[in-house]
Amino acid sequence: MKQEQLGVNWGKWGEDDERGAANRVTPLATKRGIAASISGEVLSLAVPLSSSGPAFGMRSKPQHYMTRDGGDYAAGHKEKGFGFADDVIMLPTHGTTHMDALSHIWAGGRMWNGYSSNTVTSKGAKKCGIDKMGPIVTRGLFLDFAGPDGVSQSDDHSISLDELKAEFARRELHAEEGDALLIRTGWLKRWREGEATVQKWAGLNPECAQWIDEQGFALIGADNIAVEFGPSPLKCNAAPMHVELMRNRGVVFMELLDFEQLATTGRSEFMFVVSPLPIVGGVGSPINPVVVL
Ligand code: UVW
Repeated sequence: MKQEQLGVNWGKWGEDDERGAANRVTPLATKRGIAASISGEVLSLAVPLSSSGPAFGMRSKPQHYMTRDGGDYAAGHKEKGFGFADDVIMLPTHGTTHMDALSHIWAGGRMWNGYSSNTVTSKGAKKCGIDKMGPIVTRGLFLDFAGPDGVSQSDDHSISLDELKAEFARRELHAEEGDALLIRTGWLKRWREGEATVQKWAGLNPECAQWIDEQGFALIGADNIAVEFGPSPLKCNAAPMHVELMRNRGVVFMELLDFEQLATTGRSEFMFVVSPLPIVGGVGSPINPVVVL
């Protein structure tokens, strides 16, 4: 393997690690997250799941159907002393608010920690499946680049490292090992308003990858479809930040988070709770990220 294909943090959490920077969320980081809650008010950052959509790009709408409902009872079905409803949902795991498993991305045939892309087969991911991630409670740091004075007022803008650092300084935020970084680009709002498309979206410039890892972040989440700016400014790589930050450094990505309510609170630090579904061998999972203000 060529030297440039080796990931920067490979081996850092063990030769057999499958959780990457999620390992930074130690009990200490979790206690710091719990301590960041002030009012106890709880917000969800999830886009609602509905068979009427939304659908983002190649990922279809959820299919939700009933396997037992009131109609069955009206038609004569009976249970002893009670009634119940049951349902089924089918959905693309990356088609709504979701977490990417570390098996989602590879380059040069290698994914996180050097595992071969051949370990992802039609049966799912043998290594770095989303079931390896587990629940996470930590501190969330929120940067709103789409606020009234923000730099991200259109999808032509890729947020530079200087702009990222300036926003930390302006809010007097200091990252600590195991924090989650949450970035509002305004893309989801503009998409809902019919202004944005999946052809172009505001996001972080890939030059931010190394610095984000050096700050000790475990996770990164954004209100766009890729965290990073798109389409990629590079001819040779369509998802350079996915490679630099997820594949090479093990930082966990969350996409399509809904920050609209959070943005109205003025809060930049809080307790952050997220858990993917334990889909064995899954390469991603829908999530319902929760903020405790
Ligand atoms: C890809 O970048 C391919 O997917 P996602 O946006 O889910 O990370």
